[in-house]
Amino acid sequence: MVQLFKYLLKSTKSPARAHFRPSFLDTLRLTVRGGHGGNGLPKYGGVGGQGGCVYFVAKEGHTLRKVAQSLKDKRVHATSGEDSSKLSIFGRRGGDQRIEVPVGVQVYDEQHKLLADLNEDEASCIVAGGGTGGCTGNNFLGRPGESRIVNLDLKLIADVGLVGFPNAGKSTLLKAISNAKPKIAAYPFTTIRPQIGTIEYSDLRSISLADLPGLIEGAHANFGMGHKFLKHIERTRLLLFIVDIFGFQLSPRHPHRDCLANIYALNKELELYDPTLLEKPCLLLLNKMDKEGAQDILAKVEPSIRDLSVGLAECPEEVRPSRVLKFEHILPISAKNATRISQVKKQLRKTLDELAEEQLVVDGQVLKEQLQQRVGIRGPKIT
Ligand SMILES: Nc1nc2c(ncn2[C@@H]2O[C@H](COP(=O)(O)OP(=O)(O)OP(=O)(O)O)[C@@H](O)[C@H]2O)c(=O)[nH]1
Ligand SMILES: [Mg+2]
Repeated sequence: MVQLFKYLLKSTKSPARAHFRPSFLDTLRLTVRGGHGGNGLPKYGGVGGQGGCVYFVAKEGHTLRKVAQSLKDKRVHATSGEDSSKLSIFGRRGGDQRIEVPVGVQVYDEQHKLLADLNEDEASCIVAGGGTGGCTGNNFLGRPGESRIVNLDLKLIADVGLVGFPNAGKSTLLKAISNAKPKIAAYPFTTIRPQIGTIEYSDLRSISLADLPGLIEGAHANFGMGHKFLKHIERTRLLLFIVDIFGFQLSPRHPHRDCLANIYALNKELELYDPTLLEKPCLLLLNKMDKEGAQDILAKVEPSIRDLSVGLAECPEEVRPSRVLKFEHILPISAKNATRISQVKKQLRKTLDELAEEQLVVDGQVLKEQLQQRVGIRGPKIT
C-alpha cells in the first residue's frame, strides 16, 4: 500500500524543466579565520608554530557557484600551529587554506573596504592571517588568527560590453558575431544572467564580448536589479551600445521611447551610475534595419545621433543626460539577418587595437618618466 502511495506521488511530480539551470552567482559572503598560533614551551624557550592563513587565488574558468558548493556552511578555517614540545622545540606551522575563486573577483570586508582585486589568473591575496606562535614576546601563548567576514563580488572581465534596453537584439548580435549560443526571444528580459562570447578572427586574435541582461530606466538606482548588471560594464574596455531603430516600450504603462530617446536614456543611466563610464570608448549599433520603414527613421534621426548635443533640448527631461556620449562609430545593422556583422567585427577590433596602442604610449611615457627620476640629474637625458 505504502509502495503504491509512493509510486502515485512520484508520478504526479512535474517533470524537470529543461531550461532550468542554477542561477548565476556573482556575490558570495564567507567567514574566514586564520589558524591559532601554537603555544611555546617556557622551560626550553620553545616557540609555538604560526597558525595557517586563508588565501584566495584567482583561477580562469572557476565560478563562485563552485566555491559555494565546495565550502560547507561558507566558513573557511586554516589549521592551528603546533605547540612547542620537548621533542619539537619549534612547533610546526599550521596548514594554509587555499581557496580558488574566479578571475574578476573583488574582495571586500564588512565595512565595504576593498581588500583585493583579483583580476588576473593566479593573482592571490591573504584574507585571514594566522596567529603568531607563543614565544618570549607573548608569554609563550599563541595568538588567535585573524577572523573576518569577506564579501566576494564578481565583475566579469570582457573586452567589450553590450549595453541596451531589453529586446534590442543584444543576444541576437552575440549569436551572430561570436561562438556563444544565447537564448533569444521576442519578449523583454530573455537574458537574465551575463554571458560571454568570443569573437574569433582569421589571424587567431580573439575578443571577448559580454551580453548583459537588458537595462531599464532607473537601473542606476537599482531598478530591475540594475546594479547587478551595470557593475559588469565597469571592467570592459569598450562599450557597444545597441538600440532598436523602432524604439522600445517596456510595458503599456511605460511611455514608448523612440531610438534617439533610448540612446539618451542609456546615456543617462550610465552617467548616474558612474560618470567615468562615459569616458570609455563606445560604438553604437542601430539594430533591426531589415524591418520596413527602418531606413526612413534612420534618415530622420541620423544627424541628431551623430551629435547627441544637437537634439538634447527636445529630449524628454526624465531621460536627459547632463553629459552626452560621443560614439566613435555608428553602424546600422540587422543582427537577425547578420547584415554588416563583419563590419561590426572589424570596427571592434580596430577600436580595441587603437586603444591598446594608446595605452602602450601612456605606459611608455610613465616608464620613461620613472627612469628619468631614478637616473636623476647624473644620468643622460632619455628622449
Ligand atoms: N527583424 C529583426 N528582429 C530582430 C533583430 N535582432 C533581434 N531581433 C528580434 O528581437 C527579439 C529580441 O531579441 P534578443 O536578441 O533576445 O534581444 P535582447 O536584447 O537580448 O533582449 P533581452 O535579453 O531581453 O535583454 C527577438 O525576437 C529577435 O528575433 C533584427 O535585426 N531584425
Ligand atoms: Mg538577451
